[in-house]
Amino acid sequence: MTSTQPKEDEVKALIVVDMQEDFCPPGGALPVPGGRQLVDTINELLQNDTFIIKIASKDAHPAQHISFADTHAPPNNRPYRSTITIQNPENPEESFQSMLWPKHCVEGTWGAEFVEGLHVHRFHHIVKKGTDEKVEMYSAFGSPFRNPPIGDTGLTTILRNAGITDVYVVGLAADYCVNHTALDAVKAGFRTHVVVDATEFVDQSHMAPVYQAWGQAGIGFLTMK
Ligand code: VGL
Ligand code: ZN
Repeated sequence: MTSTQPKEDEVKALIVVDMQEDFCPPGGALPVPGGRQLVDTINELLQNDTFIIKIASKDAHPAQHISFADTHAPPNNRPYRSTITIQNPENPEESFQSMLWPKHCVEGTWGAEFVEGLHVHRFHHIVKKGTDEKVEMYSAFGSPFRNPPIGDTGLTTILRNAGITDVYVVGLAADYCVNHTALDAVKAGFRTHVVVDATEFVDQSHMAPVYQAWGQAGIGFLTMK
């Protein structure tokens, strides 16, 4: 992995996004194809001590979360199909369309656990997101860059306090939580990289537009091979 050799001025953090049972087939409620196969690759990264801090995010929803299809009435509640309008509770004029999902990562359930075999003892910090019933939160940073900011998970502070210059983002899913986390890392002022063979997409058709958005944001791509 030559491209992750530290440059002289580089202080590196690894952010492992949502490596949880519900995102991993077989068995997960919101399976991301290939998700479980990332465990070995991510464990290898977790052994790499050029990352001075290693952070996991966890999707941690209440049982009636706004993103769950069965929280809403039919017919417009089809998982992976229907979208809902979510308002920013702190700014009612701001709203956006958000996808409905099968119920997943409910706090306290098996599906919210880290995926089996992941070397969780390597994590220095674990940040939870999506804990507010009314707020969808794809980014491990929360949504601190919205105006007004909502749901800061404290990740920016953790990284700044550690003197981090460069963040490396891996995990699930590339088109949702990895994507938003990487874009927010750029906004927070970190040089940002995605290890593309340590992430997987929910929907393969998102790969080209997401890669393009990453390129435009100045996000670096690297592979383990
Ligand atoms: C995620 C959909 C819903 C993710 C979380 O971790 O990418 N995707 N909740
Ligand atoms: Zn979720």
